[in-house]
Amino acid sequence: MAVEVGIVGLQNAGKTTLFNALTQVGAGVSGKEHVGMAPIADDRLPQLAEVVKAKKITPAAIRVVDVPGTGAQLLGNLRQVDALLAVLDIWSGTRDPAADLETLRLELLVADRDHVERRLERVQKQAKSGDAGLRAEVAELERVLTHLDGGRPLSEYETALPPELEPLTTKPLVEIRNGPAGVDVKLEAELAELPPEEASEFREGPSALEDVARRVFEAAGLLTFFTAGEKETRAWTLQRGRSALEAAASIHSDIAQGFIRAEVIRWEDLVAAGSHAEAAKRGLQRLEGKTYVVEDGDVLNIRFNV
Ligand SMILES: Nc1nc2c(ncn2[C@@H]2O[C@H](COP(=O)(O)OP(=O)(O)OP(=O)(O)O)[C@@H](O)[C@H]2O)c(=O)[nH]1
Ligand SMILES: [Mg+2]
Repeated sequence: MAVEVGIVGLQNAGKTTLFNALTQVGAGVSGKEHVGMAPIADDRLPQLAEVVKAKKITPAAIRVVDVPGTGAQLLGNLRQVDALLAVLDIWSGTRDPAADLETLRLELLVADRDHVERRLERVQKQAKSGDAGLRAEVAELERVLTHLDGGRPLSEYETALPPELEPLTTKPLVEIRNGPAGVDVKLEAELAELPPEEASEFREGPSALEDVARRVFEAAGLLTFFTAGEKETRAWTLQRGRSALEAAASIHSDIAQGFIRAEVIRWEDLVAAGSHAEAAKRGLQRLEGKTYVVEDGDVLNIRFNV
């Protein structure tokens, strides 16, 4: 499953413009939900590709969901995402971004309240059968509801939440101040339509979107690992703390199914050695099992049975 982020913001904040800048999809500016893949720029990838003389280079990509406006129903479409991007208008000069952020947080809270209330109603009905587990869940959901009524996000809930809930207010939230003084989303959306070399001539430094991606990685606890093959050299996104087996599953379920071992080498070691063979000769390559915890910058070669 690809890592997923959802874009939230008040009306006209620039959500769809940010979606277009990230995904280069060129979505129509208003109306419906948009879903697309955003490639993640990474300097390490071309260096690895050069070492193995890769015929194809594929950057990591995260799935981006843009919902129009707010409201509990629309925000409900974001329950599966790993992080939220909150777009705040600082470009028009007519908004107070701090107040808008508060409004947005409240919208998320209200959406969670709706979500919990609906679940509570359902479980209350089922609990009439007298099942002790269901009655305990009713009591727990009532506590969750009281917590939300106190105006506090579920990230501040003291004990474990019922596992069936998919709250929004526990998700990491990355603020994007949209405007020339912050992230110039409109400019980036326009530049996204140009070839990369032309686009970089318009900018002072790196794309502001690289910083957005970095903050998403930070907030959502993500890392990048690589596969470096001659046919294809590729970057992948994974949650921190995940195992080699889970990394394999994110590539393909067959690879996870037939997992034997993972050959692991640090990306900088592979680049310094100049080839897989030389890296192996220098003893820079390790063999790891299913439970090995993948680190940012690992190059994995997963051995598997079909
Ligand atoms: N000048 C300027 N205009 C912007 C900027 N960001 C967005 N806009 C304009 O604001 C309008 C709304 O932008 P959208 O990206 O559609 O906003 P949205 O948040 O998706 O709006 P809804 O989906 O309707 O809630 C468009 O006309 C954009 O061109 C900006 O940084 N500068
Ligand atoms: Mg929009």
